[in-house]
Amino acid sequence: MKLFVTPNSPYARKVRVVLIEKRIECELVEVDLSSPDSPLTLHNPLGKVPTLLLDDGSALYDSPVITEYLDKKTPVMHLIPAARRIEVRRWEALADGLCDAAVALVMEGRREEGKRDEQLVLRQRAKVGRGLRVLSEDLGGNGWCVGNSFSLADIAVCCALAYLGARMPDVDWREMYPNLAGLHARMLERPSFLSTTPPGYS
Ligand code: GSF
Repeated sequence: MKLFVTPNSPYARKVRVVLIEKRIECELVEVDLSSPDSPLTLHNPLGKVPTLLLDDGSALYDSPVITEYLDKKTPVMHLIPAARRIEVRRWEALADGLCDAAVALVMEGRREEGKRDEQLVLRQRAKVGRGLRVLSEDLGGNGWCVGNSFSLADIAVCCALAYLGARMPDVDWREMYPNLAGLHARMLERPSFLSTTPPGYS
């Protein structure tokens, strides 16, 4: 198997953490998303990372599909418990949606000043603000997101928090939501999360 990634993609990091937690061997292939000759588009018409190339030549995307495939692949460390699958998926959807909003803001920020869509910026920032609040409220005083045991939900949420911390440093989620800061600190104790930290992230 080969996983197409970029070093900073929060969705690709989520899959990389899952691979390590489940002790699944997989070659990582770094791609340049701006290159028209990227091998990625041969396997994923959308040209997005992460994309997982299977040994039979077929490819899987996007990240929730890949995480589901990997979780079913080995019995080691069940990350999507059957009884709580929908809950785990909802947390993952919220975490990925926060990343979508942050990615949109990064893209908009690359436009020249004066050419930015200020309404879009306000809408995406509001999603980030509401999303963080709901993550914090739903976590409450629990150690982990779902059923107080470690799952894909924690991986997805912490990949999103780390990405927000790097891309939107003015949104100080550690200060605003100490319970999210605690969750992220607990995740950093796991070698899977620590070893996938992109350069320059805290
Ligand atoms: C999002 C992947 C994505 O937007 C998933 O896998 O969960 N829903 C998908 N990946 C970005 C890179 S990043 O911002 O992490 C990507 O591949 N963008 C290239 C493009 O052409 O959109």
